[in-house]
This record gives sequence, C-alpha cells and structure tokens, in this order.
Amino acid sequence: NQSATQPEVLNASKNSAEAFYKDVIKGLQSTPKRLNSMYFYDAAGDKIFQELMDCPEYYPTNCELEIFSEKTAQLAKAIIGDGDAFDLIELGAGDATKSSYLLKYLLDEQIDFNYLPIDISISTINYLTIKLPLTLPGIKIKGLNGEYFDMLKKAAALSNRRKVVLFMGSNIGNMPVTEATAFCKELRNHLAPGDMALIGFDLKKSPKVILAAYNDSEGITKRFNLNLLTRINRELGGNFDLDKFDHYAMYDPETGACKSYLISLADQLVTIGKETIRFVKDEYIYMEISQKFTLMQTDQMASNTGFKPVSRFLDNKKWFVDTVWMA
Ligand code: AVI
Repeated sequence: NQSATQPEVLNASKNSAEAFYKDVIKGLQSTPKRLNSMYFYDAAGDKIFQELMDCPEYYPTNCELEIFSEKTAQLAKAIIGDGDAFDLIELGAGDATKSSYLLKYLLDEQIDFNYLPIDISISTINYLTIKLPLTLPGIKIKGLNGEYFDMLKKAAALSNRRKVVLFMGSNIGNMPVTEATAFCKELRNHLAPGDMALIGFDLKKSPKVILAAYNDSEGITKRFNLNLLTRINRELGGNFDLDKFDHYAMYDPETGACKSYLISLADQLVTIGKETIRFVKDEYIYMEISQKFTLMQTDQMASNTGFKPVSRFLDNKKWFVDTVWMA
C-alpha cells in the first residue's frame, strides 16, 4: 500500500503567490508602510530562524525547551484528560523540537493520539512528515500546510476526537493584542467544550534582555527581516536593494510591545511587478510585533475569549509561560 508509506500532507495554498503579492503591495502602499511577518518563513527564512533560535540573546526558545524537556510529565498530565484518544494539533509547528518531548512521552505512555502539525511553510511540513516517523516510531502524523484556521477546519473534518491545540513559541505575540484576542476567540469557536489549548507566552522581563533578543549582536535578526525583501525580489519580481535598508528594533516596557522595522537609508524607488513604491530617507517599514505579557494578562486573555485557564508551566527564570486553557 503505497499511500500508507507516503508522508501525508494537505496543501491549501493554491492562490498563495497572488495573495502574497496583493498583501505586499497593500502594505507598502499604506501609510505607514508595513509588511506581514507571516511571510518571513520561506525556506531561507526558516533557516535564519533556526540560527536565531541558536543565538545566545534569543532566549524564548530555550525557556520553552526547558519547560517541555523538564516538565514533560506534568504537561502531558494536563492535556491527557480522562485518557480517551485525542488529536494533538500544533499551530506553527516549526521543527517540533520542543513538542517532540511531549510526543515521545505520550508514545512511551502508549496514549492514543494523532499528531497534526499545521504550518504555513510547506518545507517545514514536508520535513516533519518525513522526519518524525523516523525519530518517533509509531507516531500517527498528518501534516497540514496552510493558514491556521483553514487547516483547523480541515482537522475537524478529519475526526471528531477531543482536540488539544498547541500554539507555542510565543507565536501569539506576533499579533497586536486586539488581533491576538480575536485569534483566541476564533480558536475557541473551532473547539468544543472539553477541548484544550496550550499557548506559549513570552513574559515581560528586563527590557534590556528583551531588546537584545530582537537586536542580536551577530545581526541574525537583521538578516531575518531583510530576507523578506529578498523573497519579494525573487517571488514577486521586486528590485529592493538590501544595502539601502537597515534593521531597527525597539521595546516599550509600558505596553510590552517589541517591534521591528526596516529603515530606508535613502530616498529611493522600488519596483515590484508593475507597481512602484517610493521611499523617503529614514522612512520605516513596520515588520513585526513580538508582544510580551504578564501572567495576569494571559489569564485575562483566556477569560476574555471563552477559555478557562487550568494550569501553567514556567521556566526557572520565569521568563516564559506555557498556559493550558480549557474550552
Ligand atoms: C516566531 N516568533 C515568535 C518570533 C518572535 O520572537 O517574535 C519571531 C522572531 N522575530 C524576530 N526574532 C524572532
């Protein structure tokens, strides 16, 4: 049976090139100019993000890795419920390094679950569906490539088991708070009572520590941001000159917003397909928000969006939290 041995991937991004073009043009024709950081993750962006996760200043990955590697049994206990089979759905799975601790534990304990990683990056999904069955024999995996809620709908159509949705890595921080709230509400709408969400939030801490993570000394974050311009050049026929843009990051301890910008170093015209975008010197493109939270704000987010916070897991430094919410 050929299909049993093939990685299972569902790909819903048919019109993705057109949507990417429209989004980029709309963002760059807005005042102020902006680009959506969801487009950071092409194959090159995935690689730069890996480098970033290995760099000493970028702490969130290590904090969450500590939680998943040292508190695996407690995490598992929090999501297993009464022991019935469930679907473990991971939004923005990345390379699943952290969740693999949980997956291995569940497999070792012979818990019946399906693992459904969802990621916007097809290269990530292809990698996971090939790699995980090798490193975690016996895992039942189905990769879903596309936007989170489109794929959650697909996941719901595939089974009516209890769902546990992982949304780790402080990915929720890449939305402004109002959008994150709307996101959690929509997530709740895709779930039934008894389903769960495990969400990773980066916590407020020393502003210097936070800023350094988004302004690393090796310039990896700068390359990560500039890579989106390279991607636009390649995929959308753009002519950005990367030497004419610099990276600027700032953290506001009051609001908890850490923001990244690309600053135009000159008056310049950039062509993308049939559109021309004018930049004046020092004009910025707003690239990304990485919102930081207090524990109280995470609880408020749960109750404002129809969830009940049931447990939370922190790293030793208390820099990062994985919260478990019940729908
Ligand atoms: C994926 N996301 C949670 C990262 C973050 O920390 O906001 C993306 C990132 N951007 C710059 N560094 C890392």
